Amino acid sequence: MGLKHVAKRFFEKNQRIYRSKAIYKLQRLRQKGNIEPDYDNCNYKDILREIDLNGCTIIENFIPPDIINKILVEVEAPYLEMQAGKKNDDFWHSEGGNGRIGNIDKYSPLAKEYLFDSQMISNLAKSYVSKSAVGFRKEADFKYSPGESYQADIVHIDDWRHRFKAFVLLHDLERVNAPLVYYKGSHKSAHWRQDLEYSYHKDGQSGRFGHLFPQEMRKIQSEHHYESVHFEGKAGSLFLGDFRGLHSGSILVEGKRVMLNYTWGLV
Ligand SMILES: O=C(O)CCC(=O)C(=O)O
Ligand SMILES: [Fe+2]
Repeated sequence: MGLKHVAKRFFEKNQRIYRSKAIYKLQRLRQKGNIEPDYDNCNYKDILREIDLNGCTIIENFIPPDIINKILVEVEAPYLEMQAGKKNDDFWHSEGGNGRIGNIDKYSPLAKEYLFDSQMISNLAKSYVSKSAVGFRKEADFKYSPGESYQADIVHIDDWRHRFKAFVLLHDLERVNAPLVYYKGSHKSAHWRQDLEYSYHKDGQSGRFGHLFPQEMRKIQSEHHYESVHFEGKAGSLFLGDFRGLHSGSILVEGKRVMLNYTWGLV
């Protein structure tokens, strides 16, 4: 049994120790990625610069329309099967009209080829986070139920760790189709993060887990005036971002929202 495994077992049994500030600080050291993006090893410097500056960027036509239509079919198939009652171990989460399937690259060879095996995504993620970063979550996110809301529709940060994410729209999407909303510039260090980040570690998923009350967000905005960006547009568009930044989902008004969601970080 490796040291990492022993430590994990110990902390599972001794949650009070794990939740302490000392362990939090140790975790932060262990998770320390690039302080500055690694421009020297990046083949897409302009894109990297924009992510560094704004926390996000949108690139249109990342995947061509004929391929995207095929990916949508490949990706919707396991979801529809599951809805028809088939058991699926890769189904992660369903809440308030939002569904997620993990390991989606298994079901969609084309999503694997065009997104999950993309050299460009890997180069950008490693240049932004760390050369040791890995793409560890490969999922598809589905919203089919207008009017329903779920946890991620509340403004939040995903983590205090460097989290680089790539999303791809699998169909044309407008404001009514529940676009992801990102607050530009909110990925940078700021006073409001300190308590929020520590509570993420201390209270875990049963706590606030990176989420903000509306009045907290109003106060932050009165100081920082972060501009919101909605990820909408044509099928095949790519959103890249630092998900330590503030963002939220939005409520589906009509139609559906299906997108690929790829998370990179140090694990
Ligand atoms: O469903 C959404 O648009 C938001 C998703 C989100 O917050 C995330 O993937 O980190
Ligand atoms: Fe999120």
